[in-house]
Amino acid sequence: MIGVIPMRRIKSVCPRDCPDSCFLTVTVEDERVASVKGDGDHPLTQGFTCPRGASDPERVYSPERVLYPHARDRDAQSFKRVTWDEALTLVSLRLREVIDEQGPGAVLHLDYAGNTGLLSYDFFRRLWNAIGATGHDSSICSSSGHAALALHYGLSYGLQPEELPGMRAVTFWGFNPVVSAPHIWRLAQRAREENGASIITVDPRLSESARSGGLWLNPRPGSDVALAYGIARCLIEAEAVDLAFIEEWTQGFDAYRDEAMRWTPERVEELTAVEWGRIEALAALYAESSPSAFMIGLGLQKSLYGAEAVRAVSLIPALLGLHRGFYYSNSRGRFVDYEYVSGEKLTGANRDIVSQVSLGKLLDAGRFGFVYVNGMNPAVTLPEQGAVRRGLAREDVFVVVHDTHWTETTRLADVVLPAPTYLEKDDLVVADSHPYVRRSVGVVEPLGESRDEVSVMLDLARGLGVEEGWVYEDPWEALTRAFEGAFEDGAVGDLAGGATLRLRSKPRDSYQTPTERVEFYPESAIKIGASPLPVQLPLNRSGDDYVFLTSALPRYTHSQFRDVHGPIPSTVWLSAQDAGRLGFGDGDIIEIHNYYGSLLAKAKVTPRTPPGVLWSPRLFTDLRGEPQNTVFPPETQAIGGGPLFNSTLVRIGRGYSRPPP
Ligand SMILES: Nc1nc2c(c(=O)[nH]1)N[C@H]1C(S)=C(S)[C@@H](COP(=O)(O)OP(=O)(O)OC[C@H]3O[C@@H](n4cnc5c(=O)[nH]c(N)nc54)[C@H](O)[C@@H]3O)O[C@H]1N2
Ligand SMILES: Nc1nc2c(c(=O)[nH]1)N[C@H]1C(S)=C(S)[C@@H](COP(=O)(O)OP(=O)(O)OC[C@H]3O[C@@H](n4cnc5c(=O)[nH]c(N)nc54)[C@H](O)[C@@H]3O)O[C@H]1N2
Ligand code: SF4
Ligand SMILES: [Mo]
Repeated sequence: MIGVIPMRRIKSVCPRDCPDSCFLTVTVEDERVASVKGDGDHPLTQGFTCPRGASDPERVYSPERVLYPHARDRDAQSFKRVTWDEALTLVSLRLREVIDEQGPGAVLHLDYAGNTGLLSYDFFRRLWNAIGATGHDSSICSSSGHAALALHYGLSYGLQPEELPGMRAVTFWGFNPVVSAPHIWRLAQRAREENGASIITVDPRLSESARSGGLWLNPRPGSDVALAYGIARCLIEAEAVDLAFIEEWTQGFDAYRDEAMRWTPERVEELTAVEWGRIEALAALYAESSPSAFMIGLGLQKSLYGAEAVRAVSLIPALLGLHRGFYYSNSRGRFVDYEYVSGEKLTGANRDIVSQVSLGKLLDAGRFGFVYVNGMNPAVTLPEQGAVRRGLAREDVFVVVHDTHWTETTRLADVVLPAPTYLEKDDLVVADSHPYVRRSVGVVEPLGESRDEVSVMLDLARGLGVEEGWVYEDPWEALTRAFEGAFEDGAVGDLAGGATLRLRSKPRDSYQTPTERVEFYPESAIKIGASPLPVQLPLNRSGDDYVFLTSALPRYTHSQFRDVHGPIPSTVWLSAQDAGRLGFGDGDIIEIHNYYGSLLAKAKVTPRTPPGVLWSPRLFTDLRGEPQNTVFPPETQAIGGGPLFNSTLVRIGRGYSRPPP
């Protein structure tokens, strides 16, 4: 048919590890993805994507795509293309061998949220749950914040982003939504435009969000508990605390109030370096701006001080009489049976669960004979890269990686399996933030010989002779079961025709704590070795130490999109005071180092970081080819087991060779 261009527009959903989970319209021309646009009628997507969504056509057709199965030729140190049959036979044989000789605990399944779809991620876990492989605690990102909120609120869910335009004040605390959640940021802007709301950013550095207007408070990194108690003290002194709410809905306020009153202006100023007058002004603003929203960032909780900071910040809205007046993630506020989808509740196997954050040590020590990785690039994103990479490169560990693209991790694999991107397979995505669900639709055929997670799992299960019938359950039937009662207005079956459904959310005034109230003083904290009241841990920085902060750039998702946008710039921001003292100028190459390793990067002298603090784009490769995470430690937080990225200390210059104190 001359003159007719086969062009289609198909509705899909972005499954990236991102709170916004955009609803997308994808244009397909000549069976190729031509453009990806945000839907206008979705309350959060609001008609736009971030730069990553917009770049998806380039990412799909990138020269870095893995299109065929490959196996490493250990002698030649190179990969050769193999057939799926050959690849899966190799994988099944090695898997069987390791299980028989070392037990299923010697098999590690390592995954993360490259694709958060319930089929690509959760359902794929059924195989590993069935065979009793070692799993991990998914602690790399948000677990400490969830555990912190659990102490005071039970589950960690909070307000719906859709409520933001109705707010009188919106505070982003350790949260940089201009980059990390642009649609949530847009809703906060609407609160400002339509409702005269104040926007407040609490961040040690002048982040993109702090720079975009509103009020910016810049406490020292890790001093947020002191700041939160300072605000509480001001509210208490001004009699702006909602005592009726506290009486009816909370527990333990007296002990909390006593602690807040011990935070004198001098103590708070000394720790936070924020003038007391500014804290008083902020408290006054909160007192007169109702309702208000406290948006707790994941960046806030990725530090030694992180869980305590989340606890302290989350209690401010309770003082103001707001039911769960915070947002962290709403993933725990639904009625979806994830453990059914993943098979966690179906398996009889007793699985070992290890720390994801400190995995390097275990890999390096040869704890596993077989490692299967999907949806993650651990050879870049985990801390203690030295150990992670040595561990994956060991001769006695067989590594299989299922990914859409070649990565640092695929290069350490024995077998690499090609995965279709989200635009090449159907799935279901549940957002961390908004409650809307529709099918994430594959708009083109899988590229090359790429095969989706479910089909790979089924072949592996058959190859291994897995007998558990539930592993072979039809995936959409499994989802139908897992979502029984989860929607306000339908069931999974209704999604087939492209419908959008709304998830039921747990009520905002329901608290799953032992007293069924907001607990200012949770006794349950004692059981996990924590204090019932949020604690300001001492800031342990000495004169020569710098706190090394890292966070995302708009065009990259962690290690992804370097194939489209080039390398993540290896720059380090530092203040003019520090640069002057050390004799560095803008553009000089500096070395930052600690006990774990060192990095070479280009200095950017800027007023946007305070003295004593460095900031870099997350996950750059340094000027010598070292991964940034070489310098981040494998230690974990006491509450929730989260990472210590944003409290890591480094020094500048050479000659540091002993462990940090
Ligand atoms: N473009 C883009 N967006 C993303 C991602 C991505 O890779 N790229 N990743 C997604 C994922 S998985 C996540 S977890 C989120 C994270 O996104 P956010 O929740 O926004 O967290 P971060 O960007 O890690 O950090 C936010 C801010 O916290 C500040 N901060 C660091 N330490 C402290 C502290 O001690 N106190 C205070 N008050 N602030 C501090 C940092 O300076 C930073 O500006 O982003 C998601 N969105
Ligand atoms: N320095 C520093 N490091 C950090 C952090 C920090 O703040 N600072 N933050 C941490 C945080 S919050 C997070 S969430 C982690 C993220 O860590 P990772 O999850 O490892 O991050 P990505 O680099 O996005 O890796 C996802 C991988 O999944 C692949 N993928 C995408 N779609 C699919 C698919 O459909 N199927 C399959 N099989 N694979 C797919 C991508 O190609 C990519 O290789 O990084 C952590 N690392
Ligand atoms: S990465 Fe986030 S903001 Fe970007 S398109 Fe996907 S869901 Fe939307
Ligand atoms: Mo994350």
